[in-house]
Amino acid sequence: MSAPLPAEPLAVLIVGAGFSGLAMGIRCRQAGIGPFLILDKGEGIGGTWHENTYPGAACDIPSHLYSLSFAPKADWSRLYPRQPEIAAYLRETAERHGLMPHLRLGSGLLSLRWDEAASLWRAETGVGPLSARAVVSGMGGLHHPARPKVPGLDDFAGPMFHTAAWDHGVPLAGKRIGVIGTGASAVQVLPEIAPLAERLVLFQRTPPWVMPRRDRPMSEREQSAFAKRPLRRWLFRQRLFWTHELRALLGFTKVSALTGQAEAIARRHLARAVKDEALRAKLTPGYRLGCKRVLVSDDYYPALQRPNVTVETGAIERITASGATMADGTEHGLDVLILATGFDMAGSYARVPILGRDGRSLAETWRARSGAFQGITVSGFPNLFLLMGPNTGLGHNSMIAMIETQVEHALGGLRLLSRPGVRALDVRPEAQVRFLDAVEAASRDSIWTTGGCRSWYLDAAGRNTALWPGSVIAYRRGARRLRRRDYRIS
Ligand code: N01
Repeated sequence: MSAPLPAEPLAVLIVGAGFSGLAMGIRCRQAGIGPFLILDKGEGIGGTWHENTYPGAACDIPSHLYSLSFAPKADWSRLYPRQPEIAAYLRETAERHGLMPHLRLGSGLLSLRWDEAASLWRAETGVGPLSARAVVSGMGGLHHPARPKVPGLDDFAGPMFHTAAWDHGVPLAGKRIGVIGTGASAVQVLPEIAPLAERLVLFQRTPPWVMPRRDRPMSEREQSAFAKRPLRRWLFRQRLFWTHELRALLGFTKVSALTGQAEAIARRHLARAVKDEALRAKLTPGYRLGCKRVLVSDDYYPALQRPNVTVETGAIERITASGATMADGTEHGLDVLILATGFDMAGSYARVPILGRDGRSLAETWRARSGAFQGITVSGFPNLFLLMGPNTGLGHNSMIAMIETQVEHALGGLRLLSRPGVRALDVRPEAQVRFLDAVEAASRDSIWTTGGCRSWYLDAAGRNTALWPGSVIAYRRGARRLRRRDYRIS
């Protein structure tokens, strides 16, 4: 049985028990801020890493960089962490840092409303109504599975599931499996399930750019050296960080000589792995590298060459009870259909009503112009801090660095709110507009808009609403410390 709910109003209600929510909780405990609760709609700790359990699920950022700087782990077993190890790390971190009594799992946020008279957020949640002085949202953007817009999808008679909601009860051995999608999830899952299948058809709409992964186990010597010598571990993390950050410093956001060099590496990777010219042509992207998320894999191309695997590049005309019919009349008989079709980017913020000052909703505010000051705060929504908010995603480095920066910004706000007489922090509209204009200017002519592709990085109007168009260092410099001058304090 979970502990009784703490006294209200909470100092802060944290939504999401993934990397960001847990990081916020740990920093609140360290700073003595409370009482606080962490809610998550999922039944386990880990957010995206609890939900995505598809075979082969892993991170394409090295382990020592993809972990919290204030909760390090010396004994990562591989250079790139796999989902079970990341999920275990997050569970252990929550326990070690005393977060268990603060967690309420299986209890999502249902709605939020700012009560001006009381200067409190009123929340409807899975554990009932709650009031809080501040809310920190660690809801993330990549967790509402997107269904492909393919006619007849519901007619399919066999098991059909999304990579982010893997059905481990469905046996795949000896089955005819269809996989729709060629993003990061597909590239990871395909090599794992292809050897089990009688036949596997990959429905590819757009071939991805794939770079070598070069994953390897971390040796026992490395693990024990990292355990005994924290400085050595820190230096390793720094080296990884700067290797990734170099891309930003070299101007990765624009098509440049760097783009051509990276494409040459990816083309060599493809040519080395795929000798068949016709297949190689199918797998060669027709847009510039970096326009969509660049994938890293050493086993994707080999898996596509298995005799039981077909890469289907035609358009799916319709899904039927027994398979897929292509526009050219080809029929693919299928027993199981796997949707590796990504996420609905409107995500949580479109689903959870959030009403700020004057009853204005966040969704409505964002219809006029989406975005947040430093990706964290939105004018008219006092004492609300977003982690992994708009324009803070990264294609070149570890998200954890961005999350930690946002957590420190929010912590600055929570500290201010704990001072006598301070009730509300509302970002000044002019600070928000200045920030959004700068992001828009930096995204203009970026590779995401000029690279010849369409990805989830852009909104329906073709504007970059997902990514931070600069270096992590620049973001950290601007956003880490909450500056009073950017906020109306009442
Ligand atoms: O999803 P995606 P994902 N017919 O949106 C295709 C993170 N992540 O789950 O390219 C046919 O990238 C669609 O085709 P197209 C990471 O940030 C990280 O793979 O639009 N195909 C595309 O190929 C990543 O960016 C890791 O033409 C259809 C695919 O579905 C994000 O999650 C691991 C279709 C969707 O690709 C999402 O990745 C996994 C249709 N009707 C995920 N509709 C790490 O390693 C869609 N598609 C950290």
